[in-house]
Amino acid sequence: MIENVDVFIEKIKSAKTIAISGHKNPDGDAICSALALMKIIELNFGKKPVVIYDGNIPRDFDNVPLRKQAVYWEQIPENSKYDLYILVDYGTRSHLGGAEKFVNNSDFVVEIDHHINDDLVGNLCFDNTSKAAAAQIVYDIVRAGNLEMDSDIKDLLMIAIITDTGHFKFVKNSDVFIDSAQLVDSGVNVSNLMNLLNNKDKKTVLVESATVSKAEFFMKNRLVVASIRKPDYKRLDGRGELVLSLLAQIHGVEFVVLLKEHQDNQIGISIRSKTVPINQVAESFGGGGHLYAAGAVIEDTFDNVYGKVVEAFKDM
Ligand SMILES: [Mn+2]
Repeated sequence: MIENVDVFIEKIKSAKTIAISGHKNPDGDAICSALALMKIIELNFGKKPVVIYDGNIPRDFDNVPLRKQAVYWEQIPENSKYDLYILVDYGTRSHLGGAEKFVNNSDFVVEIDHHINDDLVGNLCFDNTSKAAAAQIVYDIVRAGNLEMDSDIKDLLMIAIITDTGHFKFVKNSDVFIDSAQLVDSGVNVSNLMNLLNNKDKKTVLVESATVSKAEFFMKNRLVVASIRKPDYKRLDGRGELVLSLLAQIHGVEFVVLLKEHQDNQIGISIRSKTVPINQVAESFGGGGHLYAAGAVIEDTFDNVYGKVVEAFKDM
């Protein structure tokens, strides 16, 4: 089912210091899988890893178990060195952000991921792009290693699955329901977790809804492009998932693009597709991700990026 879990467990047992990170600007899968791993190692091996993050953890996740134990990378002493570094849901090396120097400084790197990535960072890799959430691979490791879980760990894995599937909209295969069913049978309350996630900042929802109402449609409504310019971007907490999911609900829309002006000449793009894979579009802009949900950060003016993005969909 899953190989080399025994090697991973030996590495955990022999490590004196362990750190864990997901991608920069963590989403639910990145932060909750990291916190779940931290607690799994604490509960089963009696040692306490540090969870290190870069960027901003959205307020949505303020109430998830153990949230306060995640440490911002600038709080970590400059020359810290870890025997074992675990990367979970990290994407590619460029998404490590401030954690990268600690990863480079560590003795052994284990990665657990479900992103498409040609340049693996780990010495030992548990990668599976057929999983809807990296948390499912963490759960596979728990089962393969006969490890214990407590209610915090189960809740964290379930929140990661709920958020990375867009509340079960992006299901790749039946695994995600089997894993969810097992978590529910072992005591997880899904409706409590859904309520716990209803915790967005008012200003974020207002920016997102205004962005939806100003979106522009192309290709007979098959493509919709929404934009968040710099002043509004500062008021946005998270990645604008609400914009992407609302626009995708429209009849006839196949592709949704959200442009975010991080700063002058630096534009983040998020791309979603309901029909054909669009990861190659993100890759053509130097980014990546999943087949139907991908993104990139482009160093160019807002107007240029807007034009290039619309052009990129011309033949699709
Ligand atoms: Mn993920």
